[in-house]
Amino acid sequence: MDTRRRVFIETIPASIEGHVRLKGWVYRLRVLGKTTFVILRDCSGEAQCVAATESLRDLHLKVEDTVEIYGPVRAEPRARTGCEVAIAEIRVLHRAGHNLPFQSAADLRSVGLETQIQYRPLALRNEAVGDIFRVQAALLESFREALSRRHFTEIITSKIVGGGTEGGSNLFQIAYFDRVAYLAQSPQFYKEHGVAGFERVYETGHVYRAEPHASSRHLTEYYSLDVEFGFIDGPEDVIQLERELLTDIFQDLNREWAPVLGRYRQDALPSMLDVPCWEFEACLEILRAEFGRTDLSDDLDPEAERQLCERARRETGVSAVFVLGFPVSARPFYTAPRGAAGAAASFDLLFQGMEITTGGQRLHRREDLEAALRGRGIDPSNFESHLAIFDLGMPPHGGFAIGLERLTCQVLNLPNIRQAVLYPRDRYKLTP
Ligand code: AMO
Repeated sequence: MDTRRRVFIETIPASIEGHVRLKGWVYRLRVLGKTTFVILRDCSGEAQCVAATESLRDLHLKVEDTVEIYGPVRAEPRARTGCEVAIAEIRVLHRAGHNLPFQSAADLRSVGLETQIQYRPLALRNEAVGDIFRVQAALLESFREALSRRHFTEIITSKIVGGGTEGGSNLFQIAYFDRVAYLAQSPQFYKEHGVAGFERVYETGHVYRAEPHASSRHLTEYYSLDVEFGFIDGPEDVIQLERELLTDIFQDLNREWAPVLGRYRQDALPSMLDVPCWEFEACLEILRAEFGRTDLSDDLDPEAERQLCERARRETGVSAVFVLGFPVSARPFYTAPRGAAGAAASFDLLFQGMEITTGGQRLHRREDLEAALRGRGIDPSNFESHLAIFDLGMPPHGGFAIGLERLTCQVLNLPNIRQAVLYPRDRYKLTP
């Protein structure tokens, strides 16, 4: 073989009449009598390569082997890309094992999710499975770009912390030399500190929840897209930012990923600009009157989330609704009140039947935060290092957090959150 550099498969059509050197995985192998077709896959696409069956005989080539191919490109209208590579030279770089659990080019809907996760790299070579994570990466990129355009600075904060931010008992404790530490439940405090420094911040990173149940929507480690910004007039400003942000992200996906979205969902991703905002009490009333739900008082359950989205879709054409004004008692201590009747300036966004976001306005005065802590029987001195930041000049502020895996599921209609995580962590799973 000569030393000309390897090219990506996507550039092959530009090399018609020339020669190319390719490297990749044998995705499909079709032996049709005297001719053998090798469908080669690299990170940029798939190429049809052909050789006389006889010339490949000694190679014992099989699917999933990695190979290097060199040869001329010629037009071939029957190939997906309109051209093919005639194999002049081929070399096996690595031979895959003989008893693989599935072939990456197979329809993986018939392969169990556990098996796919066990052999993740093989599953990722599959176009449909790989697309889930390519779309997820695109989502993350759009999230960053949309916020950067709006003067938000990306911050990166510690996931090893001295205590919880969200309340509840779902903290993972870790041994930290001679002390106890915890894995961060959320960057909530740090993003509020970020507001005091930068006014507008966002962070993307893993957070940890010791959720003992194994459900299709909960992970013990998930990727949180956190946003926080200052000088707001109320939670409506926060809701409006999320409407615009998701609309920008969805537009990007519709533009760049239409064929992939088309395989996973019937319609394009909607504009979120007109997603309504309903008061929590009004939602309970709708659920009572329309769905006979008399069992809810201070929170929604998955069934109620589906029911409210169904109602929103009937009214607006989009299966999404912001629910604002959950009871303060059901929300973390940092939540600002909304009116005097025990409601919080705190909302959830329900999208296609599932909560994908919590957000709201926060208390921004130290004395209010201390009173909120005392009201919950917590000694404010336990939070002194956090509270001290509120002496530094803190604007009224708010923000929200989107679970990336849940958003991915809703964008691609995936029924199980584990499909949107490379290596899911739940009550029972620590490997791979
Ligand atoms: P919350 O705890 O509601 O709010 O989390 C925000 C969003 O994160 C996602 N999420 C999860 N995803 C997978 N597995 C889990 N166990 C899990 N728990 C939560 C959901 C949820 O809507 N600090 C606040 C946010 C804020 O007010 O800015 C918070 O963490 O999509």
